[in-house]
Amino acid sequence: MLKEENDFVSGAKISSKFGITRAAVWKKIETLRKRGFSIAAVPSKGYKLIESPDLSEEEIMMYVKGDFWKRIHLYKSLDSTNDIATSFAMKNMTDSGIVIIADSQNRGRGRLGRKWSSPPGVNIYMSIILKPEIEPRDATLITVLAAVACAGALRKICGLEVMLKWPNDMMVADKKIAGILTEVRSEPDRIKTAIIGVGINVNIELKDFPEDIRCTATSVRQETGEYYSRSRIIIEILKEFENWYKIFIEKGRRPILEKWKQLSSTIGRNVRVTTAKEIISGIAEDIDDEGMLIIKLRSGRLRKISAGDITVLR
Ligand code: BTX
Repeated sequence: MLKEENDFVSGAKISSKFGITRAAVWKKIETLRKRGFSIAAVPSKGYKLIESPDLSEEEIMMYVKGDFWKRIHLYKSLDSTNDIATSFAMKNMTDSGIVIIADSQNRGRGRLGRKWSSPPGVNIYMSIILKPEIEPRDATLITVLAAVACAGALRKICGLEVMLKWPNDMMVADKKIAGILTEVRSEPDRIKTAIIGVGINVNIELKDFPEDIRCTATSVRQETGEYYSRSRIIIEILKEFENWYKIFIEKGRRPILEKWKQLSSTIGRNVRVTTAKEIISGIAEDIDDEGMLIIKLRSGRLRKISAGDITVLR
């Protein structure tokens, strides 16, 4: 209400709108202040929102709440948002459409146990819990869908030329700005839960990255020179995600795969793929209907890859 009015709102007006006492209004204002909202209180005028924190579960919920997104949980610090999301899902405590966000992670993870640098106050670390009505063979599509949603949001809000590098990286000018770690628990014929972990470098400056990734990583701030509200970016990602998920359910996988290909920096390039078992070189021809990468080897033979690291060769 304070956000909508953008001016002083009397305690009486707030208490009558929400059907709570003036004392309860005061308590809620105090809670918001503790969560980083700056709110002025003037006896004859009421309350006015001066400034919102750049990461706030209340603000995100206000814009996305509906049938799809049920709850947002924001933590100051976690080992990994994917771990908490997994333990929520394992205990069956939760529905589809729950989002876990942390201001920092002590043990942020990438694929294959790699580290994801997760300092406080600057970036997005979030995990989406989904209970999708899809088959296990479509698991890679969830990552593809999340990548399309994140890239779309960053393009729209920050005007960045974000490209997708198979399977899970978001790149700007060939540097990594974001990554996705999807972890799935399946039954034989359906996915039970999917945890989609998203890490995005937002307001971090280049000098604050660990030295070993300073040449390969970038951030929204680094690319645009501007400071962005993390809530605003998350809101747009969740809206895009919901939108693409509904398209997937209604129209199948084609539209997402087409969008992914449009945004791909991998297709058509000469690449080296490092998998758990081997290293393969060739041209990245396409992705198939399940999101697997198709490589055309020098012999002309085609190979499908379900997981691996891509190096684009020049
Ligand atoms: P990945 O395995 O593709 O990438 C990890 C590699 O990326 C690291 O080995 C390092 O070289 C580089 N790297 C590490 N941190 C960063 C960073 N902040 N920016 C750019 N490059 C970096 C990518 O895995 C998937 C990352 C998902 C992270 C999210 S955060 C929320 C959720 N919780 C969690 O623990 N992980 C996910």
